[in-house]
Amino acid sequence: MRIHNLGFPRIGQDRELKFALEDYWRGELSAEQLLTTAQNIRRQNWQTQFQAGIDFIPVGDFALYDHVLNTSLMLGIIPDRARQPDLTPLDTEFLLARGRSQQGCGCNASDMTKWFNTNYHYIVPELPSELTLDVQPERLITEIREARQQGFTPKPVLVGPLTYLWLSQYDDDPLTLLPTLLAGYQKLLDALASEKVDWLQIDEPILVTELDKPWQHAFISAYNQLKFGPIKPMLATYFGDITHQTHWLGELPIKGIHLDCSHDLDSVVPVINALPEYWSVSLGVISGRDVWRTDLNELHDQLQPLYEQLNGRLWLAPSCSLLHCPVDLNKEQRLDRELYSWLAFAKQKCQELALLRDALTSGDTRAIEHYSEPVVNKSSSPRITHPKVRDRQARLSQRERTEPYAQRKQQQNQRLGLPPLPTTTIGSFPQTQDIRQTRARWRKGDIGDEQYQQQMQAYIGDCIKQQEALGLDVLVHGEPERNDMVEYFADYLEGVATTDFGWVQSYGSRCVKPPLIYGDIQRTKPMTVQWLQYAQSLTDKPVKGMLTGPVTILQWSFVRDDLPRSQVAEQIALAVSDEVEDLIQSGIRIIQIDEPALREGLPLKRRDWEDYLVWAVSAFKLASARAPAQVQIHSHMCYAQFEDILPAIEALDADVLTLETSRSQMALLDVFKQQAYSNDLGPGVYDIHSPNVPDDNWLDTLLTRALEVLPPERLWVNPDCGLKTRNWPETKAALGAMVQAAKRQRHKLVQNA
Ligand code: THG
Ligand code: ZN
Repeated sequence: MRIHNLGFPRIGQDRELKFALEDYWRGELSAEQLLTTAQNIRRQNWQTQFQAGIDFIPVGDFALYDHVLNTSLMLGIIPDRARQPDLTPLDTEFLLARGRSQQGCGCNASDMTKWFNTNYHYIVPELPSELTLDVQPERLITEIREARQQGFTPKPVLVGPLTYLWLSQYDDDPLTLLPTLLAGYQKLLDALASEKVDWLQIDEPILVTELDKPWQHAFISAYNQLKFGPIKPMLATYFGDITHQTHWLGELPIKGIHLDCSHDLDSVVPVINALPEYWSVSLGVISGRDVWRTDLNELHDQLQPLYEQLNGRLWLAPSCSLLHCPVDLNKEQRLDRELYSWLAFAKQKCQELALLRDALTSGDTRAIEHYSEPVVNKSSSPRITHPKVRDRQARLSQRERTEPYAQRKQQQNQRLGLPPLPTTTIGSFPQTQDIRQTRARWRKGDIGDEQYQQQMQAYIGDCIKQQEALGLDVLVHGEPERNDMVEYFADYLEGVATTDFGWVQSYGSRCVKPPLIYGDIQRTKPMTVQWLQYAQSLTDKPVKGMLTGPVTILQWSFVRDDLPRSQVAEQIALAVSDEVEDLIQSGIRIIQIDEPALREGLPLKRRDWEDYLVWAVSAFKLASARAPAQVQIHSHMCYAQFEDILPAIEALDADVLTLETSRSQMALLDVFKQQAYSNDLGPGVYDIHSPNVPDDNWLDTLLTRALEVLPPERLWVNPDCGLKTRNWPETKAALGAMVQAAKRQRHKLVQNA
């Protein structure tokens, strides 16, 4: 039996890659230094996996920015606009990933989007209609040699050709490009064969989705066309089961297949039995997407018959690349011992594999029994199940607001007295260096509560003053107290822990520290009330309370695996609803409950969509259920193709919905027009991701068009997302232009009346 890994986090134990990249981009580090840092991280990663006892070490899973972008570069798929003279390959890579502003001969970055249903974002390949390839296998070959020189047995990793095509942007049917693409993959295979590569991992996670017939046929013909020579291809599938593909998979000329068994080992038995008997079978039994210690003892017993059946054909692995978990649990010193004993990060997951292998091959289960003890004890820990929370869930009666939108709208109009085309922002204002420092010093204990509060209040006071001066109608407090819109709330919730070093790559050099939801969730004390109350005390205009919605908190955390996600979402919703209640009691008249992650929670298989959307929408409605008619509930969503889930968005029944629309405001409006969306809508009127101040003409055209779709009393005017990444001068200029544009429209309305 073999154990192998599909991929390891590449940010480094101490986020070395992040810091090296950002130094390089600022011109403070040479290319050579950056590449040395990268090399050291690879060496460290391989060593960690080797020391844990992994037989085949993945190579080619590393990327400076993104592994899909690496694949594009390796195939020579580079859009014309990025083919500029005097650019090194390294700078072309970063130009595509990050773009360059107008001033320095502009170049748009490629789009970035989510890697399946994970929180990792990849750079979307852009395929031209005249696709010509220029295969450059050198980087991969160098890494293979590097690994061998250091004494490791490399198993190179490639994104498979079908998955690559499926992830790409192309105006026509991408399958028409398959023959050209395959010629490029063949060159890669030839280069790998000359390098005497033994096993090759080819990632084809799209097999988990419901592929239609043309794609199934393309799979069979593509893989039969490729000549692998002495290379043994191991086809890796992950992020779900592939039971629905087994009737045709056997036709692939591969030597092994990897199956994601993180949710259910029983269902892979019929899959294995349906596949050719000479294939090696890699079972992804350790979840690569969470942080929980595995009950190896239980797993061992389930695996035993498969071990006997498959014998030498059996490999064990994490379910997917460990890219999605933090690197090393050993660094967490603040967590209490009990919680610590329930966890395993990437390094520990490799060690789990070795323990499991040893128990299966030796028959000696003492080590795994000992290892699994904390997991067994976990289920009876009082920190996992709170009768009070369960009881509250069981007795829930009010799951949504009672009055319909029309009635609420009338009461809100009376109470708020807002003009037509009311102006507002999404929530955050620029996070200055000063504010970040104050937060950090307070967390470390360098400054006391009083001083912290004073400085936060000073920021809030300034924010309110600026917004009043700009003439905005609905104000926000600016969120100086928040590091991240999920982590902030996690710190106030029982059943949820945060880590000090549990960083996971989100995209490029950007990382997040997802909270750990381990037990039943309860709010222990008000989370935002003091800041909102203070802000509201400074102005007569309504200040909007800012909360993160239950689906987003769930989606951006590591979630316990002993309770359905729907139940966890319901518990978070109740905690948020407690905050809603307290905000209302303290006099807040408008509350925004953000759900940017609603769309990204969609399951990979369409047949599971409905079920998800039903519980996700109920969670949002539950969070807002206690708001009486005269309290206005807003929601905000970003980074999404909303078209897929419009009925669900409508079902949220928020009084006001603000949307990120940076790419195509017009297209979005048309969609809402067709759907006859009935509540208030704030289609973002300018893109906050760029420092540019929106042009008056642009704003006028946009608002005029929007007024063709929505009546003035239902149209809100706002930027398309939060402003925390912008600076103050840009922010003031852009918001000023936006408010003036709204005023021009109001003026026109009066004239036309
Ligand atoms: N919060 C959380 N998850 C998210 C987002 C978020 N997932 C999706 C999307 N937003 C990802 N986008 C980003 C944008 C910026 C950063 C991370 C993810 C970022 N991170 C800082 C960094 O890497 O330096 C660290 C921030 C910190 O110090 O806490 O800038 O908004 N949970
Ligand atoms: Zn947003």
